[in-house]
Amino acid sequence: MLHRINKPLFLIAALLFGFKTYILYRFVFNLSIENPLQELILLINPFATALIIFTFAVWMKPERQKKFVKYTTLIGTIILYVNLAYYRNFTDFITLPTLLQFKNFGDLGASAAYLVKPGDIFLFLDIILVFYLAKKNENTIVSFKQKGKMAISALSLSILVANFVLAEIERPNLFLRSFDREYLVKNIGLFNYHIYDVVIHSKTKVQRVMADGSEIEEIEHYISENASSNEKSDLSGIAEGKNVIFITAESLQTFVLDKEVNGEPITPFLNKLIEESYYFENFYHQTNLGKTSDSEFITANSLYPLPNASVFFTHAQNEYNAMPKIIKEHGYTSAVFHGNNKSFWNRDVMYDALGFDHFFSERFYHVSEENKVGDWGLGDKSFFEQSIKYLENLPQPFYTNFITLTNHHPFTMDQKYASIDKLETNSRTLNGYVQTVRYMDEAIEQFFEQLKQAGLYEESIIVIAGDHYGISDYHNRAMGMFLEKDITPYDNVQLQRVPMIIHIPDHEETKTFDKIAGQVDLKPTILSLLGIEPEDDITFGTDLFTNDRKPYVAFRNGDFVTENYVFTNDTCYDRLTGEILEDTSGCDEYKDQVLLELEYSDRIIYGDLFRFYNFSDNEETNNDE
Ligand code: GP9
Ligand code: MN
Repeated sequence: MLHRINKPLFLIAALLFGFKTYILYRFVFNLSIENPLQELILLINPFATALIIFTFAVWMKPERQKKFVKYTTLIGTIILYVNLAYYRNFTDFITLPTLLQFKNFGDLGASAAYLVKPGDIFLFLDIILVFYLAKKNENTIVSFKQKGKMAISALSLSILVANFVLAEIERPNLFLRSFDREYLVKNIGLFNYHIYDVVIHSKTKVQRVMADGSEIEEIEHYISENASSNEKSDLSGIAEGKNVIFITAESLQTFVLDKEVNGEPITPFLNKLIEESYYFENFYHQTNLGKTSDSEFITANSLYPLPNASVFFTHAQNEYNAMPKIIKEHGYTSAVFHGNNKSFWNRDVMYDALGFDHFFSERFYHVSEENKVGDWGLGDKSFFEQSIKYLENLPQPFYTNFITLTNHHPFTMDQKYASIDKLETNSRTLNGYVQTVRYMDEAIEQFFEQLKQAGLYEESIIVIAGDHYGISDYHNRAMGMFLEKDITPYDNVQLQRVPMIIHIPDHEETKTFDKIAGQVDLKPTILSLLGIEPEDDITFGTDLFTNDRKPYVAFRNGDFVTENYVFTNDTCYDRLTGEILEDTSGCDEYKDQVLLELEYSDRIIYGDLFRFYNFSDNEETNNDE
């Protein structure tokens, strides 16, 4: 019967390969499908990819064509299978660097029996058919005229392009942000993901190879002249030996803090907490495409994020002198808690590079219909509640980062969880934002209670910081309605302020600072509170409790703010009044320096320069001088 088949071999092979890949994506890999568009993309993609690859066959002579189809099927299947085995072990997809680190595959070998399942045999059935047809059935070998070849190739390509367009609609900036391997595989398929991954990592490798240790001296010199403090703050060491509980408040912006909706405060708990804490009201986020992950990166390293990629994704193989690593040398254990997929933002890989000891990701939490809130899964209230048992079991002192999730775009949630009204502007996003912010405020309040009950509160300092904006300038009109003013480029910069609260239980003094500050300042500030002040650290921020500080906060696009000015859109504004200034000298003074500083930070990352630098005297740091 098989010899009667007269359909083109390349097409049969492509369809079979597409089909088995689809079955694998849909039923074997545990990819979460959230909407019909994702479902559609997942269906189109395996066929689109298989078609484009197998279509190359039409350009080949019969013998080559047979070989090409046979070996493409075989190699494609092997790639699928290796990924499957890896996925069964790590619930993640292979990346080039992990492939090159053979230790991962050692782990695989150890559990081979568990990784291979009887049903896997189905993955290989099409190979038998394709090999048989190639050998025995000449009817399946095609030979088209030039036009036919072109038409078939164009058709295959357009299906793939359609796939990518749909993917871009589903996840804008998917390629630029590359935020999650699972999303990439879901949207562009495993094979295109591998190509993408190889391109990114090769680029990174080349830049790394080109770098040598000489550049770091220049940067070190720049930092000691411009970005380090010669002053010791009065609060240095005030929290020595205490736990640090850092809360990354998703999408929380400062503008909501003192606002009300129909007479109800949006953040009653945070407002009260600010009265009992140190609070920085002019604290700016400095993130870029990497969003939350950029905020984590800046916080841990006091370096800038990258201009056109998420550094968590592109440079997770670098050496860093991150806060978790430094404090480990001072007896600290570190952990991150986050109720989302561990590979999101490549966290599972990057956290190792930053020196975190533990990562409690989604799989450590019980996520059910009851505790899901909004679009992102586990609600913050349940997240904190379920985290306490892990926190209680961490050796103290610990440094922890709790990354909240509910207050995330699109800021929707079931109204049964809402405690205040929505806004009534022309933006649904902004309208819902106040409700999800309130939910987070309540979740943090409950967490404080839980910390007290667990006996951890007194022994800890709690730092709360917004990670980045939640409402983009796309919503300026609605924002203008809410804030009752026209939103100018100056306001857009001012809207990049996120709350930053340092709460030290039992510490009498409280204060709201109006000086400018940014995420790069977090690392030196927190370390100083703990009494850990490494002399040889390379950071672009300074301890916020000193006055000998760099006079500006730089943004990734070269904009910046100083105490007196806001520089954006090539315009110099008065920071306090928002007036456009004729005399731009106050801004001109720093323009070049800001760009230079950003470039230095990039050079550290692109060249992996810290591998040439010896941070070893952390241990010897003496705080008694
Ligand atoms: C995802 C969460 C949100 O795990 O941290 O990421 P974001 O989109 O804000 O970068
Ligand atoms: Mn975020």
